[in-house]
Amino acid sequence: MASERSRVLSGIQPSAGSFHLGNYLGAVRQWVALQDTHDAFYMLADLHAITVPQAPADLRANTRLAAAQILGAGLDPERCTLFVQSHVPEHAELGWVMNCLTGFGEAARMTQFKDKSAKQGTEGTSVGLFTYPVLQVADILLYQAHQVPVGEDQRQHIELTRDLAERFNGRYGETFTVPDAYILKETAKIYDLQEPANKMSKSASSVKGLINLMDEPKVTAKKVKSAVTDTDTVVRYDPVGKPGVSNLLGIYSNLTGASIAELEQKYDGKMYGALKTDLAEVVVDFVTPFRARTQEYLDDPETLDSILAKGAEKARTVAAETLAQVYDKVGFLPAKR
Ligand code: ATP
Ligand code: LTN
Repeated sequence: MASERSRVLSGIQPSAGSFHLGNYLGAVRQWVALQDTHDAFYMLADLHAITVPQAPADLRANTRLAAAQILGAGLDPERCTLFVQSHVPEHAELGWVMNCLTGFGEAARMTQFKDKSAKQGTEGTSVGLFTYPVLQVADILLYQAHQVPVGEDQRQHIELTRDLAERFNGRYGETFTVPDAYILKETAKIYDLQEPANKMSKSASSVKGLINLMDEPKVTAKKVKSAVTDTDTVVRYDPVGKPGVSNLLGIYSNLTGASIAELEQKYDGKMYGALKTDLAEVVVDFVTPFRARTQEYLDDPETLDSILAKGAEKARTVAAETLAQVYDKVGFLPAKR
């Protein structure tokens, strides 16, 4: 069925139990908004998750947990397609073709790979981690997506997607839509509350600056109240000079809709403590209903699994059509039926 709406595709790895505030503000919140304006496909990237070791039982549980959180955040399976990457074998199949189109040096320039492999060492780094961005390219191109809503850290992977789409189209004839990254400036990068120079990340060295949405609200409130600020006392937005306070203002603004200027005015003459106490309340008011909705889905795994089964069926229809074109264009002999 041809759709009038332009298409978006995005994915998240089910590799940590809880999503963090950076995942939500940087990505998942946009997914929810885009389901009303776009033909939206969202994916739990379990093939990507195993590029680093995962305990099988944890991966399975975390895949359901990730689906429940996305639904808890407001995604409606009637208005978009939510599926598990490994349920659609075309991802791995197109991934292989794309691997054969990617230069070794080109893949070696991916900064996320360089960072992660430097931490793990060559022996601890899988070949899968090296080709991770190429699989991501396949994810996007299979659905002929126009836009890809992600955080800033994914920009280079979207650039690679554009390059490979153009390369394939140039070599074999028009096949793929060349996608754009969809990155909102205000939420492109949420920072760690303890180390405001670093992005909030599930692989941070300490969890003290990480706001996990599924944590007990008490724990979350405490983390917000002990966020690092600076020795000055003025509440002012200045990401370079005052990264800690600016990150708190950014989160506050994003969760409430109040502008930064309004917040600066509200806290004019007040101490950082007042800002942190109020922000702790804002965050708790956000996570409390989110956790309750997520729990409802977790308590009903049959419904959850059937949402994912329907999603995979819809996704496969689209993915199979693209893959068939690709196999034909590269010159594979059709299998006789
Ligand atoms: P890791 O740091 O281990 O790579 P992660 O915490 O970045 O993991 P991902 O699963 O890689 O989590 O990211 C899922 C989505 O969330 C991506 O679109 C990513 O760009 C976005 N995202 C992650 N962290 C942030 C952040 N701090 N600010 C804004 N967006 C973010
Ligand atoms: N690498 C992404 C997850 C991801 C993705 C995708 C995002 C896998 N496939 C396709 C957008 C489009 C990340 O967030 N770490």
